[in-house]
Amino acid sequence: MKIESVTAEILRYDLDRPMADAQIDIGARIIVLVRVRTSDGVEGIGEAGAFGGAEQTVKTIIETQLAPLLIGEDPRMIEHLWVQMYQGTIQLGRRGAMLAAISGADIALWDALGKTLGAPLYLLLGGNARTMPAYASGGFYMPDKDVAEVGAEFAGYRELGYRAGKMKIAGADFNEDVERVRAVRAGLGPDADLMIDANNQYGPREAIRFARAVEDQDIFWYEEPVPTDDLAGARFVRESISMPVAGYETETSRWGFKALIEAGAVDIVQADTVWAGGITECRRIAAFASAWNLPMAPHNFAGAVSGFANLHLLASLPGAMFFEMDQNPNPLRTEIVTNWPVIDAASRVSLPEGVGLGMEIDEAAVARYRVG
Ligand code: SMN
Ligand code: MG
Repeated sequence: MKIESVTAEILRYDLDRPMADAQIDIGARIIVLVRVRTSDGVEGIGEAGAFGGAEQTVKTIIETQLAPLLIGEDPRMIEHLWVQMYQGTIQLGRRGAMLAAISGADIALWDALGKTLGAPLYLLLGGNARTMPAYASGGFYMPDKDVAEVGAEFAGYRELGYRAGKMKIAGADFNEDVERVRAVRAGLGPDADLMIDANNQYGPREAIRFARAVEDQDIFWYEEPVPTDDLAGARFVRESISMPVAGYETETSRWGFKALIEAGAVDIVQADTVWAGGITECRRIAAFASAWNLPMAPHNFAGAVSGFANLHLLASLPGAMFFEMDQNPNPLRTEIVTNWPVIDAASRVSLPEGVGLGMEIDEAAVARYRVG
């Protein structure tokens, strides 16, 4: 069995109502879909992280750097191929778009393996659970969106059955952000898990000041309070406040998360399979985190493929904590597959039982949003 082709395509959906977190404006949903085709007629589908305008770079890396390394190889030799991709491009970079590209190819290889062996991926990885608790991810900043609207937004998630929700902070005036947290707590209800996400915006003292201003709102986790590379600051924040710290989605590879965890920066680990190195690398990150007794709650905010990849990974981990369910409009998640998970009465989602990632791809929808 050989890999015959590796291709990448850019899908884009322009938002009617642009949104923002503390760091970036988001006017469109963009993903890079990766397809690995084998000599046995199997097509594995992956997704590479394309945040921050990286989509064309990621596509180019996949087609010009990774495809030549993979074509002709046995697609089942996934660990071997991960080393070939990482070491074969190490001069180009060991983070960012390079790891995102490797992530997309790796996910496609795992999907292909499941299809070849006729098993759902979470069972191939060694199943631990067949359902996963989910949280509603929203509370972004939008034009004309006031405190009342963000509170009502989360009351709506509770109505849908969610008992956990994550919101954005650090993108407005300090006091307005405190009011937003209080409004979301009121909307979610006193018994729900409430997470706040600062997207690396604060310095350590400001991060501590905000935590203390909202600690009466029973915060479940405080996400990325300071810049990802400020390990000393992250440790200082974590040791100065009472609520758990989660992160860092913006970190990559086992070596990046090793440094983060050994620095004492986090209580909850959020490596994303489309960014940090794929399923292969995120398994290693999860294993390292488990040695420190830290749970996994992968960042998950891109397309359908990344969601399925993060969900299958979580279902193989005894240390799995939460599956992130982005509530913002994104047909690259809800339309390009016909079986996107829906939460049940217990606010959990079930693993797809189809082979590989178990996705039912709507190729007409893929074609509708393809731009490159
Ligand atoms: C996020 C995800 C994707 C774009 C912007 C912000 C966020 C999250 O940090 O945790 O989902
Ligand atoms: Mg985040």
